[in-house]
Amino acid sequence: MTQAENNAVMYEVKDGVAKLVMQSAPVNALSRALRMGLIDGVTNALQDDSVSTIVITSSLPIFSGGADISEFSGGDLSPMLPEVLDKIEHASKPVVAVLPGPAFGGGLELALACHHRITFASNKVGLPEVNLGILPGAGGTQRLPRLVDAQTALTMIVTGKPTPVTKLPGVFDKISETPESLLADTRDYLSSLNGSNAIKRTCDITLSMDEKTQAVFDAVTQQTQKTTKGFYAPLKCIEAVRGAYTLAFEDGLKNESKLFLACMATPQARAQQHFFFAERAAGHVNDFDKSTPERAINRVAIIGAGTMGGGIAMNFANAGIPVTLLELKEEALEKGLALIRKNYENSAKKGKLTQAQVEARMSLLSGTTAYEDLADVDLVIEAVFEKMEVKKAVFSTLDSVCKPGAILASNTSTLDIDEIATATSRPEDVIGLHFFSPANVMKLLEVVKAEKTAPDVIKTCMKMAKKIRKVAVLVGVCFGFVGNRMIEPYGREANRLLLEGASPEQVDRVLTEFGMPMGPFTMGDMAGLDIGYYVRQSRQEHISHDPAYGAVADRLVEMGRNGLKSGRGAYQYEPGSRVPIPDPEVLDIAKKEAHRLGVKQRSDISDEEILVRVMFTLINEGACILEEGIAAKSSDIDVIYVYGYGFPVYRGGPMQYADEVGLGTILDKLVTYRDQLGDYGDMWLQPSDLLISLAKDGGTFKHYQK
Ligand code: T1G
Repeated sequence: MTQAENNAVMYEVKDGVAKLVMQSAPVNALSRALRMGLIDGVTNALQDDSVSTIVITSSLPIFSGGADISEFSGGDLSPMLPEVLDKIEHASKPVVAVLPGPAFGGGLELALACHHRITFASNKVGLPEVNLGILPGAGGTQRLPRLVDAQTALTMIVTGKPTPVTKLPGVFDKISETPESLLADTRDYLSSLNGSNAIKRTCDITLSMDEKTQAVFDAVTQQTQKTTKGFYAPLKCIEAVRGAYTLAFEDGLKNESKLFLACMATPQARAQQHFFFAERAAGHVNDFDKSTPERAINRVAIIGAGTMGGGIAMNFANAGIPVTLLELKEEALEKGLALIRKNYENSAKKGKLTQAQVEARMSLLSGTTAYEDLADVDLVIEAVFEKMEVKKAVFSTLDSVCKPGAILASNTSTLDIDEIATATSRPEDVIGLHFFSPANVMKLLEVVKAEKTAPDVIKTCMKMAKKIRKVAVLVGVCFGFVGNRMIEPYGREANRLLLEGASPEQVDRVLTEFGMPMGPFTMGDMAGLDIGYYVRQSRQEHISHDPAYGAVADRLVEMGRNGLKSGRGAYQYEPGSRVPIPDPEVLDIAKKEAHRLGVKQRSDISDEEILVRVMFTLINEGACILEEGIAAKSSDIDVIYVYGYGFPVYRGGPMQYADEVGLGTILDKLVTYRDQLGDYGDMWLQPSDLLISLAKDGGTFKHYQK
């Protein structure tokens, strides 16, 4: 491909400077075309006697987002990025990287291979490869430590977090005060280059593993072992960086490459790279297109200033959108606003907010006890008591008060949005916005489209979610939508296993070893066992055929053991402590209930049985949800579970995990325990039609389209 044909990199020579301008929207992902453009450009510049200096920069507001992740699945990848960077670093003319925006991953590695680096003060750079289950594979673990201290290099590479360039003076030769002054400063810098200082190679810097550096490695290793339990790549990152201090540069590169390939070959890397695209694909929906208008959201109201309502309100205030909270009682309103202020003040105490930011956010919050004050809001989100009658009354009032075109949303976690919409004369303006608690912290937002919800309302809510820094997933109406519908079998089987003789701590251990942040019983105690109790009471028509359904949990609630908030639930808790302590009394209750209900207890319940019955039934429900079209694609379910329920991202989400295990295996194990469990298995462990058909054809959830 000639330079002229390669439109990923524009090449021009002027006044002795050869400029290679990367222009591959949206992020200059270092695709094969772009790598060829760079190598061709550098080759041309080195052969051109009129060229004294080479500049590599970007015409986009980003230098480069790194290697093209979509290429990881294979194909002809020559020239590989390390080869391109080696040519740059050993060029016989000075190569200067000018960063007009962030540089991540291979993008920063590209800059590190240049001889000089220039950017502006508010810019950020990073090596986020660890978030993809891998590590910097184009010299980042060898060049960065040669330019910054060990702690900084290790922190950047092991956490993957972006770092302000002002914290990396050793990396940049010139940091302009503003983006606007970058051009002039670059011109001055280029004219300052002369024979003696023109070529400085990072690879020529030598390091050694002295005592102080060893102590840093020991501390970072210890910290990483604690904070990245279950992850494979973080510790490999440390091993690769260690090579910068113990090996010659070329050997350090070889060591990095070996560790990179080891990481790339893991299911964790496949899972985290799947998740990178899954999170972005959630925003690609067929319910609207570029021509669908968006409604302006300039003023928002929240009905209910409780924990959820207050948390939801904070999201909008954080995004600079004025928000009014409505409570019918002055006292409840004051309490709600005070709780919001307390949350902000706590953030200020932790240094996450300045006092000025707290006041700015609080100034965007107002309260009222009168619905009439909501006449001109653009979006109302109801967050009142989870009872259909209560919600319909609220929506009927909103229908009469709010202006035409106002979007009326419910934060319900399970109830039927279609039914709520019947309480209004404008069902096309009604939608579900299911926030997860704590609403100002959790990134997930289930956007629930009802039968009559208008496309522009869906589009407005999906776009608004991004503005309030939420990851929105569009779902359909059914009990519990996607997340809570799938958590039902997860909890049901955990409770049934308790009845059959397993202990809460055994079940929880199996799920935490799987990678869940906590097991179902610890989660239930945290949320409050009474929540599940009321849901079961409201769902009798669906569970009354199984008299043992949730039996032990019901007894616990009837005994006032609601979980953490009452000091006892499935576990017991010391006053003021959240540490679950096994409680033999719970096993006695289970034994009595099993006897009363004629359920035979067993002492041989295996960890495998627990995982299959708790996690594979959750996956099976996900298959039903896909089959019914409640979720448009399996990756949406993965996004919901990672962001809403703490499913380990190194497994990619429940549906990615199932694809990785193999749907045939999932089906076989489900059927095995269904058959072992007799009537109970027939009742609750029937595999979905979709799981059966995909397993038969060797298919995957990932490639299933309804
Ligand atoms: N490769 C391929 N596609 C990418 C991409 C990448 N590196 N980065 C972004 N995209 C796509 C993304 O899927 C989306 O597509 C569109 O660009 C806009 O992205 C050798 C091996 C750069 C901070 O991990 O963090 O280098 O959905 O919505 O919010 O050591 O993208 O529009 O079809 O996220 O402005 C390391 C990943 C790679 C950075 C921009 N680099 N990207 O955020 O836009 S591995 C990363 C990001 C590597 C080397 C190793 C963000 C961003 P679509 P976006 P944004």
